[in-house]
Amino acid sequence: MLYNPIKRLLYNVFFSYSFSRLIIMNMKAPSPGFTLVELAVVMVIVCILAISVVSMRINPTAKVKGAAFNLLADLNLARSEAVNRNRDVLVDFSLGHRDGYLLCLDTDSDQDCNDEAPDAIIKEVLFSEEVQFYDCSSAPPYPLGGPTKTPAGTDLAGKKGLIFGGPNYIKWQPDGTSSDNGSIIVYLPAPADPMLVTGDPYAAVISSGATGRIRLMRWRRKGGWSRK
Ligand SMILES: [Ca+2]
Ligand SMILES: [Ca+2]
Repeated sequence: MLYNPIKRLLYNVFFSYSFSRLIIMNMKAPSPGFTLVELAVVMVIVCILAISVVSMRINPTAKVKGAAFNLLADLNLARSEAVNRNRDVLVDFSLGHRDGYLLCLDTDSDQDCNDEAPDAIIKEVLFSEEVQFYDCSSAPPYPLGGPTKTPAGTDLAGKKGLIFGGPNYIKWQPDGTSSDNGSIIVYLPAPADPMLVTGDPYAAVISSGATGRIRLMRWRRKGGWSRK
């Protein structure tokens, strides 16, 4: 799957070029076909786009970053939905079959999003195959090249990417506060060995349940967690 903004860009360039060709061809009849200069310009554009798409695809940190920014946006969405609808909104991380999460109204009040009617589901997100919750469930040893603690200093041993006091959900309340504080960490393991980290892990941190504020932190082998 192509990275969406790049895909959109490719479509835009292709269609705007095709459209302008169409107009030019209709203005000047009969068409002389592509000139050498036109062909060269198209080749250069195609090459630049191909290189940027390939570099996005092979850059593991870019994949994790994409998932982390989407997660941050979705946590903020859940919070604003709770405020706008004036009712609790859950982010349920226990999908089971694949790493991801559901945003829902917990209409049956059982603190999860399964068995909810379709109109109670606000959004479902499944991570792309490679991106996962940072798995320390059998740690130590910790995944090589990744953190051993959250940005707040909590030990990750025994956790699988979700570091909260309670169960695997966050509840946003109509006043914009959160049921819990903690972090959600995503990473990209090496295809053959989940104990090797290939993309810098990112953490979406809810630092205070009382304010519900969410920020994003990035892990680097040298320097640890930082906001940049
Ligand atoms: Ca429920
Ligand atoms: Ca249920």
